[in-house]
Parts: sequence; C-alpha cells; structure tokens
Amino acid sequence: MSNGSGVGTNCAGATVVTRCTSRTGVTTAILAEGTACVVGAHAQVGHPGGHGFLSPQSSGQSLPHVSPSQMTPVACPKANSNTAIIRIRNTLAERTIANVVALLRGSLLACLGVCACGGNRTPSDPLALTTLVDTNPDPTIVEVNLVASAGTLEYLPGERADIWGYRDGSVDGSQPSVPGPMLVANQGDHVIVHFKNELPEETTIHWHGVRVPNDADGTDHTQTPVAPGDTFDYEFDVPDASLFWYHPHLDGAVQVEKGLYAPLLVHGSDDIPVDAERVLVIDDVKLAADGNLDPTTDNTDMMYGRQGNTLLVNGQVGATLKVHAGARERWRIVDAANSRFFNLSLPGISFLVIGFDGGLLPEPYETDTLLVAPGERYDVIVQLDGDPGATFPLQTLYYDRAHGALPDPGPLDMMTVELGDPAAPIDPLPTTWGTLDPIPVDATTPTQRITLHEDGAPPNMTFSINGEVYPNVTPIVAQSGSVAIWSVNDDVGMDHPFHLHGMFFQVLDVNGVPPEHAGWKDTVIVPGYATLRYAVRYGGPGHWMYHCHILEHQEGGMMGVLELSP
Ligand SMILES: [Cu+2]
Repeated sequence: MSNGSGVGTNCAGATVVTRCTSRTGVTTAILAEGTACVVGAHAQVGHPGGHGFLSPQSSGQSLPHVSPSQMTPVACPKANSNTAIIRIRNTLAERTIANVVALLRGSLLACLGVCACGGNRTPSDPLALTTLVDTNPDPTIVEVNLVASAGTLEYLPGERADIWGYRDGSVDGSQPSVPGPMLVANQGDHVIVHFKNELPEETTIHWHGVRVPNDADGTDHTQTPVAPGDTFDYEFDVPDASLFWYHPHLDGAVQVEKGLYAPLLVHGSDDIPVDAERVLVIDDVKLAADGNLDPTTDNTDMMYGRQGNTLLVNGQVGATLKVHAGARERWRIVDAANSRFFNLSLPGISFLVIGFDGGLLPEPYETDTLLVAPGERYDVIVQLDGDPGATFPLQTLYYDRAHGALPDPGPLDMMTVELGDPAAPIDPLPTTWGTLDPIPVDATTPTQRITLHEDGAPPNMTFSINGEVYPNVTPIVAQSGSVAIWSVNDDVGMDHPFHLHGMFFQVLDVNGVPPEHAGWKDTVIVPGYATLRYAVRYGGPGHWMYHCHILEHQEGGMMGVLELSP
C-alpha cells in the first residue's frame, strides 16, 4: 500500500521523487548537494514511518552495492524536507557509503526529499513537518540537538511575525519554525536531547505525556531553568507508542504562544494499512492588524485563556491538503493552543478514533465531531471519499467551554482537503487494536480530592487548586507505584483540561457516569461544575506537576505538585 508519494522540487531546485509503502515499501530519494545531484538512497521500510533498511541502489553515484543481509535497521527518512536519518552497519563497504552519507549530511539536510512515512508528506505538502536529525548511529538511541531561538515567519502572506521557536541544532543555518521540528523515535528507544537556549529569557522543556524519569520532566521542580545562552541535556526512554509533544514549562502562556511547541512521535509495532500518516498540530494565534503576534493579554484572555483570531494547522493558515480520493489516512492530532478547544469536523466524513493520549484504544469508535482540548491528543482514521477534484474543509464547530460566557462561534475553517487521483486498493483495517487492563480500584483505594477554582475578576484573578495558588502549594504525598483515585471537581462552570505529568490514568466516571470509551489519558477535560474521577497507578519517584492546561490558568496558579516517594 502506498503510504504516500510525490514528485516535487527541493530547495536546490533538483527534482525530488519520493515514494513510501507500508509493508515492504520503498523509499527513493534524489539528493542534491548544492546543484549536484547524488542519486540513490533507497530504503526498504519496515513499517510506516518506522525503522527500515537502507541500501544504496540504482544510482547515478558510484556507491557500492549492499546486499539485504548486510543492511541494518535505519530510521526511515521521515517525510521531511530537511532531514535524513541514515544508519549503516560498519563493514568496509558500508563505511564507504557511510562516508558519502556523512559528507552529504550537513549540507544535504536542507535538500532531501523523502517519504510520507512517519510524518506528513509529499514534498509539496504545505503541512510538512521537519524531523530532528538523529546524530547517533545506534538504532535504539535517538540523539538530537535542539535549540530554542527567536526568529520570524509569515502567518499571513507578506506580513512578518516575530516568533520564538525550536530549530534543529544539527542543521547548519536552520531557522526556528512553528511547530518546531518533530522528534521521532521507536517505542523503547533511548532519547538524548542536547538543548541550547538562545532565547532572551530562561526556559525548560517538558515532554508532555512521555513517562520520563523525573529529572527529565522539564519543570521548575525538577531542574534549574535554562538561562539564556546556557545548555541542558534531557535524557529519557520512550516506553509508550503514541503522539506526544514538547513545549516549555515556564512562562508557558507567553512562550508557547510565541511558537515554542513541537510534536514528539513514538512509533509502535502496529501496522495499520493507510495511504498516509499525518501529524496535525492545531493551534490558534492572536494576530495584530499587521500580521504580527499581538502580545497583549486582555481581561477575556486572562479569564478564559488567550483565544487567538487565526487558526493554524502545522503553523499554516488556510492550507490545502491534497490527498488521494478515497484515501484512508491516519491523522494524529495534538492541540497546542493556549486555551482553544477544537471541536473538529470533516463535513460528511466521520473520525474513527483509534487512540488517545497514551496509545491505541482497545475498541475504536466512530464520531462525527472530535473535541480536542489543549494538551490532548487523538489518533484517528479518516476515510476521504469523494470525487477527484472535490474539496471540503476541516472545521472547528461551535463549542461553549465556559457555559454561556465564551461560545466559540464556529464553524470555522482550519484547512481545505482536496481530493486528487483515486487511491489504490488497500488492505482492510485490523480487527484488534490496543490493550487496556483496568487499574484495579475498590472501596479501599485512597481518593485524592482536587478542586479547581477561580477567584476575583480580571485583571485581579487568582486560579487555585484546593485553595492554594501555585507556587505556594502543599504537595500531595504518596508512594511511587501505588494506586489512587483522583476526584477532580470544577466549581467554576468552565471546562478545564487537567494534565498530570509523568503517568497515564483511566477515567472512571464524570458525575458518576462512566465514559463511553476507555483509553489511556494524561490530559482530560473536566467539565464545568462537574466531578471527574480517574484511576492512576503512580509513576516513578519525584515531583510531578498537575495543572490546568489552559496556559493562562496554569501560569495564574492552577497547578500543584505530586510528591512520590520511592
Ligand atoms: Cu483552567
């Protein structure tokens, strides 16, 4: 099954051919260094977007042949206009290739067309995401250089916006982008991030949803913030396959709004036949009349969180996504907005929800609308049926998260889907998906009560949990590995996306009613005036934050600390 293909032009003006298939597929890329082309990086891909096998073949370049038995797993070049991840076993012949690759690497990184596996992509895809270069030859280690820096881009054509963003420190001349470059790994990999802060203020990076060791969690309880000009190394394993994301955990309402966020994709062993896999990072920004970011926080922003006036999908305003008519695509979606809840709809097309924050569901379900709150992720299959040439929008529909106070008008168009040539026939979907063993709870399980509260009126508002305003909070103390129920009550009549760091939980009920669909969550909507209960088996020892993921609420004090003993 074709997992994506395309022909386009790379940054050096050379023709780029990409093709990728989901099972025994082939990735072909024409590389260019300056204006000189080097042809023939040819990869067999083990599974969509995952590690595959690389050998040079059918090439205009005199690269030695490598037999399949000599191939070693590589990370598939991940649908990315400026990244190649190439690993070759260290035999003599292969060293020759490795040398060629190494020579090409630095200057070619900005000039490589690759497949759609793992990210979005055909080279002409406006929703394309770059992928951080893995500099470590060990196939089980992903080692990257990540930089936070100031830069500019155009949200609106011809109008400059001053942003803060992440860029790839391994790529000469890289510029910060919104979203930042995607970190891609395989389940079980070890990840090393060499981070440099080129911002004018201190920052940290939180790996949202990843069950990291506490010292890599990127909060002010787990590290000294990284000062301007300083560096910090994050190191952690990625035990779970799903879409995660990374962003600062300091001054988040400002830093994330300015553009500091990026997806983190961990591939599992699932082999779901689809025509394309895409990561869609949805956001909104508040733009001033000149197209630049409006830095003001008005009273409404303070009370409800800043809601932007411009909708973004992968940093793009009003992009057109070209797909094959009849294609079955897998979209992994993360809401990176400060406060906006997206109530997604593809008119006439339903979402088959196959995964939540923590991975695949045991029982996927269909829905016509998909409500996604800040910090949440959803993994969905969409069947994009229609006649070639037809178009339809991805919209966010009316949703009132503040119960009459802040209705989001909707429907608002986020991007256009355009159907092209018909998709090729494709294998049926699997009949089994994820697993979910219920966390055992009973009447003896300790219950932790949490009350989310707001006081005052803007501009003098406080946000609190159990009457305490962060950082003046009393930690909840418990033992690592023990099981608890958290009963989270919202007493202000406004939905709050509640996030717990470092572990997943299972929702038990909302106002006593069990959820229709079960799955692993790390961020969940606690509806206004409701009480949501979840079961959690506590993770590793350390200080874990829990907070509202409306960033203005978090920064305003709606955050606490869970202190787990060994
Ligand atoms: Cu909140």
